[in-house]
Amino acid sequence: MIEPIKKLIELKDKILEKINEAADEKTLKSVQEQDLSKKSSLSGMMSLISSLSGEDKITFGQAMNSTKKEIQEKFADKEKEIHEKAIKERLEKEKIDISLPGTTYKMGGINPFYQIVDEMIDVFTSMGYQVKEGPDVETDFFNFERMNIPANHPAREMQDSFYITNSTLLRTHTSPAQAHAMDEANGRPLKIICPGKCFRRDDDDATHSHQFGQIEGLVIDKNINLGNLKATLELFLRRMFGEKREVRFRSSYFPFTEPSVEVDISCMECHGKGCPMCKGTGYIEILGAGMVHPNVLEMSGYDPKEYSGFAFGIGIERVAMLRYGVDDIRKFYQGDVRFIEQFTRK
Ligand code: FA5
Repeated sequence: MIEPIKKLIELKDKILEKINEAADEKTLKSVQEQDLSKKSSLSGMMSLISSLSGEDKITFGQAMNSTKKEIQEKFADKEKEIHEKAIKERLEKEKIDISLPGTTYKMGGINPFYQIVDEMIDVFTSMGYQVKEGPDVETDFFNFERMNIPANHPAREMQDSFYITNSTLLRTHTSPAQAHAMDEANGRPLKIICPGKCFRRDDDDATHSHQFGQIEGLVIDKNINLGNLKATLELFLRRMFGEKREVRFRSSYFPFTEPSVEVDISCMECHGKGCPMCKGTGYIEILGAGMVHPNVLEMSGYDPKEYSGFAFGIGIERVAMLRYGVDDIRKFYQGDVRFIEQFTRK
């Protein structure tokens, strides 16, 4: 064997040993730089070829090529081995324990009060009503005078409120929103609902709260009659409570409507038998209504000989109570998450 080939084999064995011993990417890279690059000892061996002649030149050239190939293959195998080992180690280290509970997020929901408001608005807008809103803080003029309740009228006693000044108060009903809407309509026909909050100095009990919601309704046009009012309320009540619930119309009195009615629904606790919740009557009152009083029409710029109208004021929590079987109105205002969560839409 010629001398240069012996040297080549010695060098090859040394390089292969170094590759074999490399345990990480950094060491392997330094082997590559030292022994496999253009300036490496292996490439340097090529210069020996010039000292050879004829057959030896060819033999050495072939040996050089096969040596390079063998070293490169070994290097590639080692590189793959180190890379796979590194990935395996990383996977071991970063292992995720999927049996641990993850981060859970609490879902919010729409308060049952607003769920029922949305539903009621849907029913009325499907009948062609427009939604208007009035202010929570009202003047005495709009809350009472424009509703045909002058100073010292006994009906004021039934709706005592929280006064802010001598002439401004938290509205006792949504009816003053009627007057604002009529002023805006400027004598034109109207078909509106006004949802909102009301406040009264009522003693709180299972069906009364000092703060509660109402949806006011008002229709004004030529030839509007009590039959239209009854049909509208019956359709609304059927859509909200289904066909089976008992509905009762009673004649009543409101200074701003004539004639006036109140509407009751059979109690969700006793289904009409009488229980402490419905105070033994078997029914729960949910709304007041009637034909708009001629004085109210006149004060709002309508000629009562030409125009007539009906109006209604529905208690929002009462509807929610009868729909969801809630036995105490105060639950809507106590902020108890256990109560609210029962109405979260899944
Ligand atoms: C009124 O407030 C009239 N403005 C309704 C009206 C409008 C009549 C238009 C005619 C024309 P009343 O005081 O009855 O009426 O209240 C109407 C509804 O509001 C009641 O049927 C009840 O459902 C609800 N409501 C009244 N007071 C309370 C209260 N303290 N707590 C909870 N709901 C109440």
